[in-house]
Amino acid sequence: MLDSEIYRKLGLADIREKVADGGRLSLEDGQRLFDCPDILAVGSLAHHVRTRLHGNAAFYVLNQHINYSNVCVNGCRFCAFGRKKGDPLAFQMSVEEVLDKVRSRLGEPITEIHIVGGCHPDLPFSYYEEMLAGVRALRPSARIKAFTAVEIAHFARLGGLSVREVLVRLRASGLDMLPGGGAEIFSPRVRQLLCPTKISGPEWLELSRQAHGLGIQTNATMLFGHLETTRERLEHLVAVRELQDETRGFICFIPLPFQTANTGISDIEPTTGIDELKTLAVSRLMLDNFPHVKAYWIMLTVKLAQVALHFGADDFDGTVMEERIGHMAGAQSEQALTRSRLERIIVEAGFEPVERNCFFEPVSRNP
Ligand code: V47
Repeated sequence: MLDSEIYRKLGLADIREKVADGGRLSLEDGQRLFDCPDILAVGSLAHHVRTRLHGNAAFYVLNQHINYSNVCVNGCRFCAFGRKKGDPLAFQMSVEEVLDKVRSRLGEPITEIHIVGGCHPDLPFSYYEEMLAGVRALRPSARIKAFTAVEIAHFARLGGLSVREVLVRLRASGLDMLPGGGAEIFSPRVRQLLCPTKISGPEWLELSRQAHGLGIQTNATMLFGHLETTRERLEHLVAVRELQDETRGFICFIPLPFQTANTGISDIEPTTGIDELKTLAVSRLMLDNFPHVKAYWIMLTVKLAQVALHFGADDFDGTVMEERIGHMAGAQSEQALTRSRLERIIVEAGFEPVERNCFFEPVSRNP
């Protein structure tokens, strides 16, 4: 399947061999893959790994995103979603309004509720506990994936609590896992330029380590296509790989191509399709200990996400229903997909759609 002659001509014979043998790629190997002009050669290696792990399955989830507030103290330059308190476009939902969002979709067989917001300056910790408990009571069978490591660190600081206490109390209220947001790019150089007040890369990793230590699984993201170099992307990948070696607590990796509109760096060139596919493929290849890589169609567009299933991704995310973070930054994708459209997209790409919950456990439904 992986024609050795092609890789020999590209000078990647050793990498092909490592991938075929299930070996680990070094950061320098990753750099050679980024530098390789043959996108299909890189993609085939990633597809080989993805197929070894998941066969022909491509996962999706019936989920609902809820953003409880966009008020945020951080003011990251890449973010078009966050607003300072008092800004005319700032919003914050009451617990009842969040629950109304859940109630409005109770007729749909949603299995995952994904809740995130900004780092709000003064909402009390009880607000988050009540929100989770309310969602859990309304939808006891759905899993709640809520609050990035950045929000958790913020709740702890604001409430004078330890991270451990925050996590334990949120879990008692209904939290099942943490989404992967807030990782951005770990490079201190880029973080200083884009999000100097946000927790650092090592702090994001330490918080994930603590969650994993409590048995709370998490995802990991990487925001790419802004001011970072490909080497900084690879350093980010190696950092999450090292933590995964230690904890095994990550479920899914999500490379997020930067959407430029309405951000503090809207003048930079948007990512290209090739860069997005290559980054997905290199992520799959570097992260040999991550079970899943997501093609997040909201940021990639549905069309490129479909192609991405051939470049290392095995998950398509889900129905979503209403999305703000990407769309406020100009994402060209739709707001929601139905189950039948998700399945059609996956089948047309040549894969078998498998409905999952947030832990990637298959969901079986009565026909
Ligand atoms: O952390 C912010 C990113 C993330 C922009 O865990 C931007 O299953 C692109 O983490 N262009 C939130 N990206 C989204 C996220 C996520 C999404 C879907 C599934 C999961 C999961 C996690 O969005 C933020 C930030 O890195 N982001 N601004 C932007 N202009």
